[in-house]
Amino acid sequence: MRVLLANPESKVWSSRKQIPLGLGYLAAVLRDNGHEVAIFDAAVEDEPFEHYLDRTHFDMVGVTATTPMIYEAWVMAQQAKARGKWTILGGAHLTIMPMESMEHPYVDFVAVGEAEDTLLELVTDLETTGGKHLGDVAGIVWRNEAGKVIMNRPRVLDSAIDRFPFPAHDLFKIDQYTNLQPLTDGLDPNARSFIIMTSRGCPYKCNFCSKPVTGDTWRARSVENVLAEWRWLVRDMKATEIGVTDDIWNMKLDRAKELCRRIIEEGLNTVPWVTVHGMKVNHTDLELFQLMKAAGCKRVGFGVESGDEYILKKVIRKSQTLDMVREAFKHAQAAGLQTMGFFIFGMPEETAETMDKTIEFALELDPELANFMIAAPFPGTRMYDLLEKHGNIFSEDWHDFAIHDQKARFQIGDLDPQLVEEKWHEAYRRFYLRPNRLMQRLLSKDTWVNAPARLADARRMFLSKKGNAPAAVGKTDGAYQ
Ligand code: B12
Repeated sequence: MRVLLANPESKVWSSRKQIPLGLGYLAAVLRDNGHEVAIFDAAVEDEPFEHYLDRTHFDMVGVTATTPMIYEAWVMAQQAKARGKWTILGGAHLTIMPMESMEHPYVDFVAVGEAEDTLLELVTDLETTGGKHLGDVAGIVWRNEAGKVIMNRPRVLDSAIDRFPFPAHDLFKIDQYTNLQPLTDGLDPNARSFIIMTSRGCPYKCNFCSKPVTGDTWRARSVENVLAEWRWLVRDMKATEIGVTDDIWNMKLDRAKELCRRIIEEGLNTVPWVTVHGMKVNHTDLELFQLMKAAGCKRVGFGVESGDEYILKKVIRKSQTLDMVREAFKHAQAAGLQTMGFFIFGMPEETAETMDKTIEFALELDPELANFMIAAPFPGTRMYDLLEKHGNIFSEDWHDFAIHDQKARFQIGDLDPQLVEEKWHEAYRRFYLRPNRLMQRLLSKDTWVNAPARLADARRMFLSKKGNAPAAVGKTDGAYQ
């Protein structure tokens, strides 16, 4: 079968284009099983999706979506259906709310959860039997001849993830991503950046996070399997920057150290890498950071979230203490790594005092980069469920759930939304407008290297505000990634 896998372009933000890795995995599985497959990432294509559909001949179109992207995904499915294609949606939002999309007649299927096996089984059944065994494909929601929507049994998460092929990195128009800051908070906006996922899932239960696809069980690829992909990216795909994008790549400290040692032994440590998402401080020590540095890592990110022990422990349930965070930063900085902190304002039960503590803590830790966000209640999270019952979520527009602007999104108890926004502004002001920071920025090469991209961002933001250009991104789409 000829399958097109598509990623929508965000209307709320998107100057940072990042490879939709999930589509890479699906494409590799389909290709390895003899199907024709292509990837259309609207965020980097320079032709409208409809034009592309009209000049190509796919049988099926699959679209991916996180919550803020779902409307754009529906539009793409509608355009595909209007041209007689099979349509299937998948990704985080669909896994959390599959039935919402099945209300639309132009959506034939929804894949719930990890879908490497699901999509292959579906395509195989449609191709070989015309869909006689759709009821047997775990992990899909479909509509029978009578028009009844049926949710099949869930796809069980497989721990042997070494069996999945490497994502079809070669199907991504990698040069289109360059100078578009391909790695969120990457090192060089002009890098040939690739992302790699060395494990899936996370056992921690932070109130703002849902892990709808990868789940609560940590499943690791073997060090040799990860190394083989890393070698491919460095040697064949000519990566000049790599982003490790696991939920929690260092869950097993020894494995993380072993991976670094192998990267060093193989001489792959010439390509700089970063941890795109927050490393968990609970599984770190000085030796790990020293090995990461020697393995080419330049920057590590930490999900700090709050500077208040009560908010951290009782509200977010982050299972880390402020002292554990202090130790991780001290060790990372001692190892010569740049650091980045993700901080959240406006959690339930927050006050001026608790948010002041978060600002003070950010100033104390003093990372190179601090990402301050305003809490966003994504569906499928404990925070969303709490607010649904006892709070007031301001918007039902999924676009408003994107973390890119300084707007409070809910009210609960004594939490003052306006105060949250004020503290968010204050955090940026007090952190980045410190004289030594301003001097650092003025003198740093990054500032001048990134200036063109940032000016382009600012110009797009300005034009988009005037409603005649694609939206641009602020500095804030960090923590919930
Ligand atoms: C890398 C990452 C990013 C990257 C890249 C996003 C991207 N487009 O890939 C960046 C940094 C840009 C990012 C940004 C955001 N992210 Co993010 N991100 C992740 C992260 C850590 C890994 C995603 C990934 O690569 N997974 C690996 C692959 C294997 O899984 P997958 O992509 O889900 O794909 C599998 C299935 O979902 C399914 N599938 C996916 N698409 C499709 C399509 C079809 C047709 C089919 C059949 C199946 C299918 O099959 C795939 C293979 O198994 C996840 C956490 C996680 N562990 O999943 C959060 C996560 C997806 N992000 C999240 C969020 C909220 C965001 C932001 C909205 C934050 C913000 N700024 O507002 C933005 C949205 C940007 C966007 N373009 O969608 C949430 C999504 C929750 C939700 N309700 O949607 C997650 C789950 C984090 C969390 N723990 O809550 N993110």
